[in-house]
Amino acid sequence: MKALILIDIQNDFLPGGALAVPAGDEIIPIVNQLQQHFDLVVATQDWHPPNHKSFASQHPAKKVFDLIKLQGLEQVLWPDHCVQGTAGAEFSEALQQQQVEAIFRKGMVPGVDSYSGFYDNGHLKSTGLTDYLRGKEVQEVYVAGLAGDYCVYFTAKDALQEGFRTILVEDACRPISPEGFEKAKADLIAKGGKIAQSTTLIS
Ligand code: VGL
Ligand code: ZN
Repeated sequence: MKALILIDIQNDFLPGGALAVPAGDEIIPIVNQLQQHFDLVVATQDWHPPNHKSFASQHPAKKVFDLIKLQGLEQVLWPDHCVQGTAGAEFSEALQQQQVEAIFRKGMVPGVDSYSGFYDNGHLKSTGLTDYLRGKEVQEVYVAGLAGDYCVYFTAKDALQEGFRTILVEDACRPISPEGFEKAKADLIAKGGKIAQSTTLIS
């Protein structure tokens, strides 16, 4: 069984959003079409409390995109984004959701960020996604969404570590930094992952 994991296709990561990923909206028609080729589709949702420590606003001496140490981990400071219950945290209304069977929320603990759909950045707490996928007899996961160099990359890396055959659908992702995305893809390949294009999956 193969599953499609849609990462953080939320208003704040789309043009006009608080942490807009360049051209992030371009992936929506692609993932909408892609979903039709999967028996199982799940989504992740970045879901932060207003005082989340990944927000630069929580560190008066710091600014957006500064790097700090948070509980021993490297942390980029982001603009406030995907705050629980706000419009920015909602999925894009252009995203088809009829096939999305389950939504895994992440980033609720104020002191630790959570890029991956499987674990927080400290690998302290699981979201339950591994057990969910194993319960559905999934062996192969396709990962798509935003941002390619952060939450998509971390999710794909954890998927490999959890033992899933893992394919990043490149044209169904957009990164914050193109250089970061190149490094991310190279690292996934080095770890046994694959990179694919949606066009080869929907033909
Ligand atoms: C993300 C930065 C902060 C992402 C989430 O979805 O890639 N990036 N929170
Ligand atoms: Zn976030």
